Amino acid sequence: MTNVKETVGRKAADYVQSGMVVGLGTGSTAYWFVDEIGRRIKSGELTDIKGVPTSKQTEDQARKLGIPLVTLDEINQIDVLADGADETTTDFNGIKGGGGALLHEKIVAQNSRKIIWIVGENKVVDYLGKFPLPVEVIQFGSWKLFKNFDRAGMNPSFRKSGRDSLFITDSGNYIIDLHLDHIQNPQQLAFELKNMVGVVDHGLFLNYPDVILVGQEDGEILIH
Ligand code: ABF
Repeated sequence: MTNVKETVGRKAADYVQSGMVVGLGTGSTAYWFVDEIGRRIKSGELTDIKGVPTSKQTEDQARKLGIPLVTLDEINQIDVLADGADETTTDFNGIKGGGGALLHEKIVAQNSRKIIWIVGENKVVDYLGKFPLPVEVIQFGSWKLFKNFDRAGMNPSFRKSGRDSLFITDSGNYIIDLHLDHIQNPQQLAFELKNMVGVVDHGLFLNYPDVILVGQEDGEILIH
């Protein structure tokens, strides 16, 4: 039984050449991409790599692997970013943020020349929304936002960490997940969310990736 996440994660490293600035994604599939970059640096296949992590979790993994890291502000642009997704359509729209890193992921993505999403086939959907849409909100006034979402019928829930406490993002914000089931007009929803005071950003990544690598159970990898 192949580990689909590992196969597709390691495959994404083929897009990385020596001398590149590499965006290091977050999540259980991106974990294998980061591991492969570390392995190829250790083996000498890759040299002069600078990594930009999309979360503290990935930063910790990269440091343990000895991947040289830089901050976004130290470089002009990222050459290649590989990251996971919670849902993706084959017309290059997706939902991210199930791991709570959507804001840094989106900032890194917006500064990347080439974006590769690495997913298992279970993530490929016909329409977005089955996966709850993460919305990152500042803590001040978040309960009011929650009630507005609730009144609008968006089935909100605060992201928890553990039994009682609320999840806090790397930027110190909360996440409200919207259980929408079927997002009819993702562009419109993205526009509306971004215009709500207190909303920092959301997990709709529309027309982001340049390449989607879909790992199959038979070990094959589909490229979109
Ligand atoms: C990350 O990938 C997050 O945005 C998303 O939650 C996560 C999900 O992917 P995986 O199944 O690989 O953990 O980028």
